[in-house]
Amino acid sequence: MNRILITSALPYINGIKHLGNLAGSMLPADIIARFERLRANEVLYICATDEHGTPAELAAASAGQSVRAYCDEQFEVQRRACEGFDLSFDHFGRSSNAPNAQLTQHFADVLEDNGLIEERVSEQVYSLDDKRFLPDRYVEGTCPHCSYEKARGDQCDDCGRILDPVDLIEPYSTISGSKKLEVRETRHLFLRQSKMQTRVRTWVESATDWPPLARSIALKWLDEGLQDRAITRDLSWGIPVLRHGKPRPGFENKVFYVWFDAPIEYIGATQEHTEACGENWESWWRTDKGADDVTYVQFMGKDNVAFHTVSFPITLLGSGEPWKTVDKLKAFNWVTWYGGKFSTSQNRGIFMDQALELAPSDLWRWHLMANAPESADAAFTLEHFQSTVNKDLADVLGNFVNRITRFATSKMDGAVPGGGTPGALENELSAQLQTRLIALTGYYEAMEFRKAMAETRAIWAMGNEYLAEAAPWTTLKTDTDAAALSVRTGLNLVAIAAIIAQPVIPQAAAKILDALSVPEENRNWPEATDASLLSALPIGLKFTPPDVLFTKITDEDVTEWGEQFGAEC
Ligand code: B3M
Ligand code: ZN
Repeated sequence: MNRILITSALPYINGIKHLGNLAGSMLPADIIARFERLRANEVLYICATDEHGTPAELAAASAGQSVRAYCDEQFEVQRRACEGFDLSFDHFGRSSNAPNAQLTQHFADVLEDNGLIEERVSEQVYSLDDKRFLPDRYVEGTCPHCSYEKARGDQCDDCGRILDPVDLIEPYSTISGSKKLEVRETRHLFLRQSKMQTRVRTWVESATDWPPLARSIALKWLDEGLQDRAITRDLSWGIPVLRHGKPRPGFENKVFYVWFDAPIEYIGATQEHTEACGENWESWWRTDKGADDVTYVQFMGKDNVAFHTVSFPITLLGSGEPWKTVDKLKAFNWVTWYGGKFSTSQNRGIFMDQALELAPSDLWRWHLMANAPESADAAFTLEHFQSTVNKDLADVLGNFVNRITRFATSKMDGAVPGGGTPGALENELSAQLQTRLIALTGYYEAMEFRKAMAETRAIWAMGNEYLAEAAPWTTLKTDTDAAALSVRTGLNLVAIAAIIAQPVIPQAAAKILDALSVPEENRNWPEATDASLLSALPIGLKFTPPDVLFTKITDEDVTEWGEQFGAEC
């Protein structure tokens, strides 16, 4: 039994995630967690909401709520959406909970003890009316490059240029609208990443299990040279900046930068989880406490890779303590909405909560993973969604399961029939199945989702091909043993089709396995070498055909949803 720690990038608290966010982190992580559990490995799948930072403060302010109340509410919204998509977290935590604060303060202390954090004075915009320093996004004004009047302090949304708030023409505070701003000196803690350059490069170069996308992003950052960066901000919502448990003079109105504490929440959420169930969180995270035999796998979109391959490792390695670092990292490109951006404000695209009102989660799960944005961005279109699920799920899998279970119900008393001995056709089927199972398992191990889905579909398709050739409805008239053999083989293939479908379409898979009365202990991932693969169901086993497994998506659905969610033709 292997121990596998899985984390997916933590969704920001503000705003429900869209289908692309889901496809690039939480969903693939869930699929690997399910796959590994089916192989009887010990899995811990951790996720949480990422609650700190300016966006949360801004969103709460515009909702007229305290940040705490806003986060409490949004946490529930996100938790429910994740549940609706059958994301099988072992724990879904919150970065604003106590364990993360303690751990973050601990890391800051040891990093400073090790000479990797220092206080520096820098210049920042201060608002006289608001009586506070303004974080970059709290300052807006006219862009010096394109004259766009609502450019943000960190970036102009019109021309896309990166800005410094002091560059803005006629800047004003987004909190009060006040123009009484001045540049003042302020102190911040800086993480001296430059000192860790060699250490991190050695570590990245020793990581052999990272896919090319993750590796190349990490090396690009290292090639450019690591910059020291401020890890504190002038905000009130966040983790207080302490020094060895005591308030730090001059930092009373500052908190840690959200990207400093967010990855630490992977550990914080594990602590929350294991404390609740009396387990030992250190056995997952401390290599001196048992974590040396853990395989740690991370999932994220490509924009998060640098933070996970450089910044977070600097925190862990720089502490000088024996923390577990990532072993395998799977990064994704973007899912686009008809080639463009998803946007709540412009009503473009489908978001997680809306998706479930349109179609069951299995359909989305299948489509998003069969078209995972692995080697390039992948455009989501409703037409493509319709064709994938109608073909793969309804025509291939649904049709196969229906045909054979209904035939067996009407002609073979709704039980697995005995009689007949496997011949050339069955032997070939069995050999082909073995080859495909080996390939499928390999793709999952390599976390190649498109290939894993294609192989899954190919195994489902074998069912229809076998039935077409064996044609029990014809042989039944002349050779009942031959018909019984075909039906029995077909039903066993249905069980396998459902077993291998469990990671990706857990609801439909459970429906099929329940209908066939396959006991829980026989639903594990199949061994390709198992000679009884096609004869595992006991002869005489009673079953009922499952209800309709997949309802097809109609052209009318596509038109209606297209109007509702801003599809482009
Ligand atoms: N919340 C960014 C994102 O959702 C950020 C990830 C944190 S992972 C520690 O894209
Ligand atoms: Zn501009």
